[in-house]
Amino acid sequence: MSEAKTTTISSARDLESRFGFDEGEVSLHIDDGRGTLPRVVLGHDGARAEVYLHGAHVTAYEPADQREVLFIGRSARYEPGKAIRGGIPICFPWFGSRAADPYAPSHGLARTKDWKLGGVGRVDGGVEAMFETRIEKLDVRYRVNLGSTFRVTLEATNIGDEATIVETAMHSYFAVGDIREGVAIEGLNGRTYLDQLQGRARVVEEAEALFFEAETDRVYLDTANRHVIIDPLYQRRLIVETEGCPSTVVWNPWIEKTMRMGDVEDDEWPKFVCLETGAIADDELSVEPGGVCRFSTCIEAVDLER
Ligand code: TA6
Repeated sequence: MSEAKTTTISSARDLESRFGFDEGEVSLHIDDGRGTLPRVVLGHDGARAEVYLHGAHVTAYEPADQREVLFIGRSARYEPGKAIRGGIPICFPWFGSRAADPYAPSHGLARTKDWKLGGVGRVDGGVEAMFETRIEKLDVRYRVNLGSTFRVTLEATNIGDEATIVETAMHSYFAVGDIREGVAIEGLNGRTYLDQLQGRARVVEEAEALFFEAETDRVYLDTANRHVIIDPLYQRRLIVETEGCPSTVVWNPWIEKTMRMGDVEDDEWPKFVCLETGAIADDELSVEPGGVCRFSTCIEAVDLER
């Protein structure tokens, strides 16, 4: 007798019955989010986060004592085949265009796939949802953990019989008051970056802190594992700590590029800065058969010292 073919896209109600739980201060529920796409909503001691199964895409992280940390565009699209604009899109297993295939989608396949919810639980003092999928010859797991901080971890195993090259970036859109008003990124001075606006010319960052006065699109290489976004208007620092992420991308489209983007409104570009963490270009990884690569990013929002 042939096995009934299990659908890979379970309904929110089915997932809620299998995985949902509520222990008061700690909870995990699955509902129909925007575009009636299944969405996992995590709660922990007053903090809240959202992840869509579409792309295993984090669309919200709101700490208990801070405003929303992530930016989502008002015109973001929640539909199959489209990447949601904002939150934390997963760029994997390549970043930007694919050298071997000019027709390949920008930033890889992960962010437009329907992932499975593989498990949930209490992990490291937080509440965690684990998502999983297969991409080419890679078994991929993505863990989203909401606790006193917010951590996302991507892990991929090469199940093929040849080594495979992997690039990745957790393409985080951080919400800021106004990128023109003193927003600065610390932790990149002395590093070499590829200037994506100048044909990936190599430049050494000489500024102690990076401020923004125009479109900025840079891939910093061999970076440290801690970066800080200073936001004077929102009176906070966003601390980003990583494991296994030697590359850091800094991006804001500014005025002209925003006008060419169909899912970012003309007035939205001052409200976010992308600080993306992963392994890109010179930092790409070769994963041997049976090998595992792992990339982790932890986000914390704290008040600026008065
Ligand atoms: O963030 C770096 C970048 O590669 C930029 O060049 C810009 O293209 C951005 O990603 C957004 O890409 P997307 O494919 O999501 O529109």
